[in-house]
Amino acid sequence: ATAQIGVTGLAVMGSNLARNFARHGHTVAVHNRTAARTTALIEEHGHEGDFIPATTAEEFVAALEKPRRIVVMVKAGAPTDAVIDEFAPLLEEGDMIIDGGNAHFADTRRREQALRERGLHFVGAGISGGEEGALNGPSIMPGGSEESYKALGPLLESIAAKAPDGSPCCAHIGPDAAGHFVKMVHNGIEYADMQLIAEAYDLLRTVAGYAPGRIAETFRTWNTGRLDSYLIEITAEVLAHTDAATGRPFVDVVADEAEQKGTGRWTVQTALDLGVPVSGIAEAVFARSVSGHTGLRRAAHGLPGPRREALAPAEAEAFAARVEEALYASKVVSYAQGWNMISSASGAYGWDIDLGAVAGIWRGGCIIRAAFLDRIRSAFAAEPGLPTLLADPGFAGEIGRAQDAWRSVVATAVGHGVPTPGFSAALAYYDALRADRLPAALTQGQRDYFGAHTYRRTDREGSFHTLWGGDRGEERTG
Ligand code: NBP
Repeated sequence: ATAQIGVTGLAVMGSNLARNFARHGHTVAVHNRTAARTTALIEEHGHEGDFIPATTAEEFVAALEKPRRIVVMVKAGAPTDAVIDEFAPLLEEGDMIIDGGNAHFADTRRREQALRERGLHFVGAGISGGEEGALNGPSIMPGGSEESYKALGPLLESIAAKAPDGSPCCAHIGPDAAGHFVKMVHNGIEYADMQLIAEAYDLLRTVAGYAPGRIAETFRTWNTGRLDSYLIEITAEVLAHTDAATGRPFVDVVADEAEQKGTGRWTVQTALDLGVPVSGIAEAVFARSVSGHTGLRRAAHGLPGPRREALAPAEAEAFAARVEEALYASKVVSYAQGWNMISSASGAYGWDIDLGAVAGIWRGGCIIRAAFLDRIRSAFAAEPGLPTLLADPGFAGEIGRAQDAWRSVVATAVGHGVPTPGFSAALAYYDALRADRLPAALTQGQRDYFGAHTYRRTDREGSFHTLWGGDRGEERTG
C-alpha cells in the first residue's frame, strides 16, 4: 500500500482533483465504476505524477496507506450512497471516506452518523471552483471530526487554492455536515451576487442606455475598486463577447431563461427551516424561476408599464456611479444574510463555526472569491461575536455613504419598470433592521384578533390577549 489518498469517481471533477493531488507529489490511487475512465486518465495524464490505477474496489482499498483516505467524487444523491455501501465493508476503524460532491447537508449528517457507528470517519467536504478549481486549486470546506482533519487537512491544504496572503483556502469547518452546509450557503451567496450583477447590467442597459460593450468597460472599471471579484471580472468578459454567427452581442443571442441545479433552492429551503431571513438569496432563486416561466411571461407580455426614455449621456454617467453604490450596498446585505445563516446553523447544530475563517477560505479558488472577503474576515477577527456584518463599523460607514444613491437607484428602477428584486429586497432588509419600530406590532394585533395568539407589550412583562369579541378589556395569559 503506497497511495496517500484515493479518488473514486473520475468524471471531470474527480480526475482533475486526482491530478491536482498527483501534481503536488502525492501518490494517488484512482478508481471509477466504469474502468474506461480510469484508463483514460492514466493514458492522458499518467505522466503528471504517481497514480495507482485500480479496477476493483478491493484493489483500490489495498493500494491505500492506513488510515485510508478515499475521496468520493460521484454524482450526488443515490450514487454517493452506492459508493459508500460498496467501500465501507472493505475499510477498517479510523479510515476516512471524504465526499467531495455537492451533497445536501442532511444526507451528510445521516451518512456521518451511520459511518461513525461503524468506526469510520465520514467527511463531507464542500469543494468550490468548478473543474478549473479542482485542477489548479479549489476552495475546500471539510466537515467531519477534528481527528479526521488531523490526518486529512495537510493533504487537502496542499492542493487548495492560496489566498493572496499565501494561506490555503481550506480549513476544518466543524463537525459532521458543517462543511457541506457552508458550501451550500456559498452557492446561495453566489446566486445573490449573480442576480445583483444582472440587475446592475439591466439598469445600465435600460436606464443609462449603454450598449453591452460599454457596460463591459464599466464592470472592468468597477473591478479595480471595492467590487474587485471573479464574478465581476467574468461579467465584463461575457458582456464584451460578440456572437460569431450573428455579429451581435453574445448576451443578446442567449435565451433569457436562467437555469439552476438546486443548491440555491436548498439554501432558501434550509433558511426557512432555520427561520433566518435570506431575502437576497431567495429573490435570486425566484428571479431565475420567473425567467424560466415562459408561459407566464408570454401571458403577461405587453401589460402596461411606464414609458421612459433612457437617460441623457450626462445623467447616465452619474447614474452608473450610483448603480455601483447600490450594487455594493446590496452585496454587503446579501453576505450579511449568508453569514447570519451560517451562524444560526452553527448554533442550532452545535458546529462552533469560525465565521472569519469561512471568509478566509473563500478568498481564493471559489466562484465568489473577492478582495471583499478579506474585509469580512477582518470584521470577524475584530469582533468574533458580530451579530451582523451591517454592524461592523467599516461596512456600516460604507452603507451609510451609499444609501442615498442606493435609494435613488431603486426608485429609478421602479420608475422605469426595471425589475430589481435583489437591490430592493436588500434595501428593505436594511431598513427593517435599522427601524425604530416595525409594523409587526400591527401583525401581532391582527393575530390576537382572529386567533387569540396573544402578544407581548412594550411596557410590561408577560403575554396578553384583548377580548376583541367582548368588551375589549385585556387579560394576562402568561
Ligand atoms: P458527475 O456528477 O457527472 O458524476 C459522474 C460520476 O459519478 C462518474 O464517475 C460516474 O461513474 C459516477 N457514478 C454515477 Br453517475 N453513479 C454511480 C454509482 N451508482 N456508483 C458509482 N459511481 C457512480 O461528475 P462531476 O461533474 O465530476 O461531479 C462530481 C461531484 O462533484 C458531483 O457531486 C458534483 O455535484 C460535484 N461538483 C461538481 C462541480 C462541477 O463544476 N462539475 C463543482 C463542484 C462540485 P461512471 O463513469 O461509471 O458513470
